[in-house]
Amino acid sequence: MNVNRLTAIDDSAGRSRGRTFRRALAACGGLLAAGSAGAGSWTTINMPRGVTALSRDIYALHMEVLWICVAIAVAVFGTMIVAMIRFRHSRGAVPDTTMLHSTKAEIIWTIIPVVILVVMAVPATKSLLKIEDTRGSGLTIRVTGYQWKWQYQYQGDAAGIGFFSTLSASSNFARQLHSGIDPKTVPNYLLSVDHPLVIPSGVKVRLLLTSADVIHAWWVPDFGMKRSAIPGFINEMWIKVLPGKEGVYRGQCAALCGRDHGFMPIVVDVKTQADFKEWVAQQKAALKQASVGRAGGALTAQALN
Ligand SMILES: [Cu+2]
Repeated sequence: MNVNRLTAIDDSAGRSRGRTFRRALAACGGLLAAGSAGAGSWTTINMPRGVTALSRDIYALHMEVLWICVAIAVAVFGTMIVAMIRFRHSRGAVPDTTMLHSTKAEIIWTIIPVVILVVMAVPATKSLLKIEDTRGSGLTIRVTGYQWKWQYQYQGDAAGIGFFSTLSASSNFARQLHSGIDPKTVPNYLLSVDHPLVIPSGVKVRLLLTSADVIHAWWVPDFGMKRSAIPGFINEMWIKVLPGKEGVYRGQCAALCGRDHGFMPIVVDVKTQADFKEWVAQQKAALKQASVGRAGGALTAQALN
C-alpha cells in the first residue's frame, strides 16, 4: 500500500464522516419539524394559566423558570454543538491536555448557578408563602374524600349546606362494561357530577380537606392547586377565582385511590357573589322545608301510634 493510496483512503473516510454528520443534522431537523407540526397548540402543551389569583402567580413563576431553563439549555447545548463541530477530530483537532485545574473557572461555574438559583428561589418562596396563607377567608368548606365520591360541607354563614358529589348518571351508565353507549356521545364523559361544588368568585374560599378511607387528592387544574385528602389529617388550601371568570371548572382525584379512582371527578360551579348568595338562600330554604317535612312526618307517626 503506497502513501497516495493511504491519503485517498483518509480523504474518502473524511468525506464519508462529513456526509454522515450532514445526514444526522438533516434527520434532527426533520424530527424537530415533524414534532412541532404534530404537537398540539401551545395552550395544550403548557400548563393552564388558570382563573385564580394563585394559578396566575404559579403560571408566571413557571414561565419565568422555563425561560431561564431555555436560556441555560441554549447556552450549554449551543457551546457543546459549536465545540463538537469546530473542534472535531476529522478537522484535525488536538485535545488540550494542559488545562488540568483552574480555580478561576471553578469559582465562575459555582457562582453563576448560585445566582440563577437565588433568582428563581425569591419568587418561588413568595408564591409558596402565599399558597400556605389561608388567613382572611370569606368562606370555608370541608371536603371529604370517599371511595369514590366527594362530600362538601359548608361552614360559617352557609353552615348546614352539605352534599355528596358523585359521578353523573350519564357517565356512570356509559362506563359500564357492554353498556353499548359511545362515551364520545356523553357530554363531559367522566368529568361530570350530580351535585357540583358551588363557590363565589372574588372571595377567598378555604377548603379543609380530609378523607374517610384512603388518600385522595382534590385537583382542579384551572385553580392551579392540588391537595391531598388524608384520613386523620386536615389539609388546607384556598381558591380565589378572579371576578369575571365565573363558570364551570372540572378536575379529578389525583391520588390513585382504588378501583374507581378514575370515576370520582370534581366539578366546581363558580357563581358571582350575588348569585351565590341566592343559591345559599335557596339551599337553606330547601333544608328548612325538609326539616319541617320530617317533623310533620314524625308527629303523624306519633299520632298514629
Ligand atoms: Cu380518590
